[in-house]
Amino acid sequence: MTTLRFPTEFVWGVATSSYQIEGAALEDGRGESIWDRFSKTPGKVRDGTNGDVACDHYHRFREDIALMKGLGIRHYRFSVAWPRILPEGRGKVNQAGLDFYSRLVDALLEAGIEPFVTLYHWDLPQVLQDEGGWAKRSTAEAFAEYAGVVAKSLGNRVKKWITHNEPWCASILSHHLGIHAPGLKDYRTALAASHHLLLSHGLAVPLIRAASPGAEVGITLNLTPSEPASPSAADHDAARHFDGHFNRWFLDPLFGRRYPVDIIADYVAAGHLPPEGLTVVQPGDFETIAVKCDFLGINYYNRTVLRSDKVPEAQNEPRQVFLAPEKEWTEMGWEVHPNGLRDTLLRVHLDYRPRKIYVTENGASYSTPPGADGRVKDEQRLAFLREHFAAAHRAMEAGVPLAGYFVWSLMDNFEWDRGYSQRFGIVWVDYKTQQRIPKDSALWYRGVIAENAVQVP
Ligand code: PNW
Repeated sequence: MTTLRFPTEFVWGVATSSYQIEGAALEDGRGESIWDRFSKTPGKVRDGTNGDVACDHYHRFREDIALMKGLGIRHYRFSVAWPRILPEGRGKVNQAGLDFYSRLVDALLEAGIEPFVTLYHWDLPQVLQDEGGWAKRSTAEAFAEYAGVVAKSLGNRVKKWITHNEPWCASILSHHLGIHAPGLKDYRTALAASHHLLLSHGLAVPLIRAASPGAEVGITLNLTPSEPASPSAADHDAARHFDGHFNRWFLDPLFGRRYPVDIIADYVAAGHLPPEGLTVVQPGDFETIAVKCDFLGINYYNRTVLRSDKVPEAQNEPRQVFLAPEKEWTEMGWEVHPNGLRDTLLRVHLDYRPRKIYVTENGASYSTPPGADGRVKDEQRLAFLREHFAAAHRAMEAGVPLAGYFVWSLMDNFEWDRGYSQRFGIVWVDYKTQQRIPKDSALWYRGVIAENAVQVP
């Protein structure tokens, strides 16, 4: 056994998002979101479910906070549902929505848990989608308004802010691949959406800072190491393209560069962009997007191995090119590859030099049910987390300024297009009774937090 010690101030947390856990979709003046519309459209969610009830966290948040407290968790990343705050997307503020998050934040602080608030985890007000959604510049302006309203309400108590969760998912997965809401399949729309998401981040950061003095503000990207399946030049080119489209497309503008020219050229050649390129970019946009942030959030789940004959974006499923049959796979069909976390952290540190990094999500889907004794022996998840914590530790030894790590997720929840079939929680949720059972991984995580160290074999 080796003991890997973490720095004294290291942040250990858990993460969730509004649509995935809250339920109460029609209560207290909440407006419709694109995920309400999408999940209720037949054929979009595999098991035909939606987030109307989910984990009923809206009514059970005090119990969930007590659960976290019992597990020794002192940092919690959650998201605010835009349609609870501005049911019409902009304009009239729904005070009942602000009050809910205000009570949540007070209860967290009371329990000694620091809130990390994500402003956009994909539940866009449907009325804004009806106007064109993220493909329209006006949605970026509406987001800035929304961010200002939330920051004014919570900014005296919330000191950690994340503007967006995974803009790749909010643009490409949802507007080109059609897998997430709003379920469109148009590359130009997806690329316009990606630009407006980034722009909205840049517009929101100064407003958050103004309303929340001394706060740390950042953005979360989902990143993946992109590796060629063979040494062939063609496979290398596929890996270059995937890396550019998935990672660099978002990292480059956030860190003061333009969109990667090789990817613009690929898109023009494929007919995804006109010869003039990304025409939605206006003068000053890159300066707005590159606003200095206090940290970068990284969500890491797996690596991507590319073959030239199967570039993922040309398929409906984005990631079915993995050729590592000897490896373990989670129930999402994602390869278990802990060293990819170290690789990703190191690459971002060396290529972009963010001041600070948080792993804002990492976790695994295994559906291990409770046994006759009521215990959930999720050994695979426990091993997954242990190996990924060790990989993060290796990255820190190599100089990465990693400040914290949030496990996805606190509890089983609505896993988007997969419905309730995938369970990422370290806490089991019985969706009939809403009973919560901390899994073995949660009990183990309590020990990691208490010791601020991970024991590895
Ligand atoms: C992330 N992909 O989603 C989200 O931030 C969470 O809300 C989600 O529950 C978690 O990861 C697990 O899926 C992703 O297809 C969904 O590449 C899909 C992809 C990536 C991230």
